Amino acid sequence: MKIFYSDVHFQHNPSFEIFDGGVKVPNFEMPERAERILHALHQTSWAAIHNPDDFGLEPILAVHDAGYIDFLSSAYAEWQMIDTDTPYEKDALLPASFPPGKWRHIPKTLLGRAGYYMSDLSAPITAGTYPAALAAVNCALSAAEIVLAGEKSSFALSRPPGHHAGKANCGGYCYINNAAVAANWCSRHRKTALLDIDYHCGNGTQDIFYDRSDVLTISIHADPDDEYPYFCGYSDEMGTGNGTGYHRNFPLPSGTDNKHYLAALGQALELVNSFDAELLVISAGMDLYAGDPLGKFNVTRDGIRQIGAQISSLGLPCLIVMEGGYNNAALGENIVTLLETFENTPPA
Ligand code: OKP
Ligand code: ZN
Repeated sequence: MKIFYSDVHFQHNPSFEIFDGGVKVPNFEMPERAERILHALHQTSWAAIHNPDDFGLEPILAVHDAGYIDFLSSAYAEWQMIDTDTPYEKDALLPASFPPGKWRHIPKTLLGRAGYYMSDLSAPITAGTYPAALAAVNCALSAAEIVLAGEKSSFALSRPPGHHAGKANCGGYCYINNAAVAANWCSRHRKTALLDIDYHCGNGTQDIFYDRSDVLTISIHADPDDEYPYFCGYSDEMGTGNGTGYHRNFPLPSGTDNKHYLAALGQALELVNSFDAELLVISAGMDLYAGDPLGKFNVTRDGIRQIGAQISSLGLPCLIVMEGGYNNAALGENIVTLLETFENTPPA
């Protein structure tokens, strides 16, 4: 299987994030995550690691707001230019004021714009954030290109992740929605569905495709009633306008085990089948694993294998895009276990 990876991800290494309750902690989304995965892939006989191509801004601007991408590209440099006696965290830009939703004027000041374009305190913008986010989306697009060209499957080892990035916001460790950009790219040539198996609801992906019927989006995740991202991911959210019926959420309770997870996945895959998808993009977060520090499911490694087997049995060309997963010690093996089920499926 061809894997797309860029070491530019190392440039994105925020030293902290703010948890709920105002707790400042080291950032869970760290370079070691990708290192662990790369190392595990190197131990296999089948993984071929490639550098991504550069696709430029067009595919990104096809799903993201131009003002938001402009902000992302210049925010860190602007942050450095601010001259103040206040003891700001200059290594990372984080605001503390956010629009309440109804009133959304885009202010002139940098901290005002940061609040406008950020949905929480877990996506600080550092010196290397924008280049790393571009490299991550180029990995997803490169993987998309070879699946469009006929490969049965491909894996984008994208970092930072993407599924919480909406049309005009970063948040939850995500800046550019790698899987959504790739799915939109694929949808120009094939009928495309996107399935998000990260433990957290893919609220950015939901935002991007919510009014579209040409791309089916499905997310299986922890019930947002008691888990991040809280405000989105409920089962009655099924799309709007033209897109009505083309988004589905499967919120699951804390403690969800293999059996219950696989039952939800079965329903999700039936929807993919009825949609007559020709290509499937998977937002592959490994924080559904029982031992994840940010997750509360009881899905085992064998559960991950069964999830992969059930998805790959559809026989669809699959683009697998890395999202979350924070148990670093288990992360490499978990991804290898998932990808092996695609590697071992005989051609349809
Ligand atoms: C990103 B991805 C925990 C707060 C966690 C951010 C979580 C982002 C998850 N109390 N805040 O979906 O893996
Ligand atoms: Zn997650």
